[in-house]
Amino acid sequence: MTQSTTQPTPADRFTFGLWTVGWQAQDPFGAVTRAPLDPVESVERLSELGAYGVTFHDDDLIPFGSDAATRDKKIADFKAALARTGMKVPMVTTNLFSQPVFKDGGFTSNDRTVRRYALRKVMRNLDLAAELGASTYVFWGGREGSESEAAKDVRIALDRYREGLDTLAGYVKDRGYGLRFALEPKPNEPRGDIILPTIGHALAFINSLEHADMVGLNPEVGHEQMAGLNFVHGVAQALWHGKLFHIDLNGQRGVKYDQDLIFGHGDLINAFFLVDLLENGVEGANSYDGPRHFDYKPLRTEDFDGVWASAAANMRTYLLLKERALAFRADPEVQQAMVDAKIGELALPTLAAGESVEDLLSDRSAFEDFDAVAVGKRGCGFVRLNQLAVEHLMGAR
Ligand SMILES: [Mn+2]
Repeated sequence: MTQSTTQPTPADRFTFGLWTVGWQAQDPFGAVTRAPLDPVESVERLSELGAYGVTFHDDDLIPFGSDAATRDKKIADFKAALARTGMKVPMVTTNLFSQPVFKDGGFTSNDRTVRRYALRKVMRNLDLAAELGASTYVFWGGREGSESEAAKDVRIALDRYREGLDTLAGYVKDRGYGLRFALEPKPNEPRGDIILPTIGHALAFINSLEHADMVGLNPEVGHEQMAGLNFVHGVAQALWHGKLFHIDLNGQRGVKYDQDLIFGHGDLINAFFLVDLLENGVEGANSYDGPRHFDYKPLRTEDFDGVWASAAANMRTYLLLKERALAFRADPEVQQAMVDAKIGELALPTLAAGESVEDLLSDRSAFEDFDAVAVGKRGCGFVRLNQLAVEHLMGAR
């Protein structure tokens, strides 16, 4: 392996949330372990490490409750850092979860005044996102949910969720902003149960929106894995629907609290196949060309050296997996194993071109003369293929 392929550059389009490296590591059981980080320093350090850009919640850049002069100064300083470094802001989002006012949600709070306030908070930040040239606006509804079925009627909450997104999408279209919305599912945490818990729930919901054309997904590795789901399968289906608008990369080890580990520091095999999917997408299928966005938390045990090491680790791990995935695809033994496992045959339509149901019914080889017992005895060859993938991942081939 050469140094150059795993040295990140802006061409790799790696992006980081300001809230990731800037996380002060307060958890439910303990106080902060790190000092606050100025967004300007985050932009500069991430740029030095080879990142393409940063993303933020409104409150990451402009502390909640700031007066107009402070707000203007924070934005001006941030813009100056972007100009100095060439860093981009491809995605922006809203914090509708930290402040006590949002304890029962933003768009789906039972309190109508909170819902109206939430819409205004988002609109204000949509203006800033457009000004900064962002193309994606993420909605993570961490407080949209409940701890008790008695507390909220989910059917009506979904009406309000839809109303909120329809209103905001209409606002974006009216203003002529070049923004698309990306919903980020999560099953639980901080709420006991969150509305739109998985990629599948969110995809179905999007179909009910007035401006469904401009609404897609921002799936996060750990969020699907918290629900015991296969992230690669979920992302593949989002791609199939043309709805993978953005992606949150991180690591998670099984069904437990949201760990937000470094990418690849959780389920490494699934991370390998995720990078393979994003980088070597099946011909003709929808592919992803957006930023590779890291939404992780540097471990609470680390000082700032550890924070920057963790940022670099996300990018290097991604690039190593990309290198391994390319080597896997290029290996003649893998290619033969794929033929043996009929990987390509899945792309053949089950009925021939122009074949009718009547034709299928009259094809004796399809049923009457088909030896289902013999075919049932045939091995599929998936173990060999998977072992080749594992060996490439381990650098053993
Ligand atoms: Mn997470």
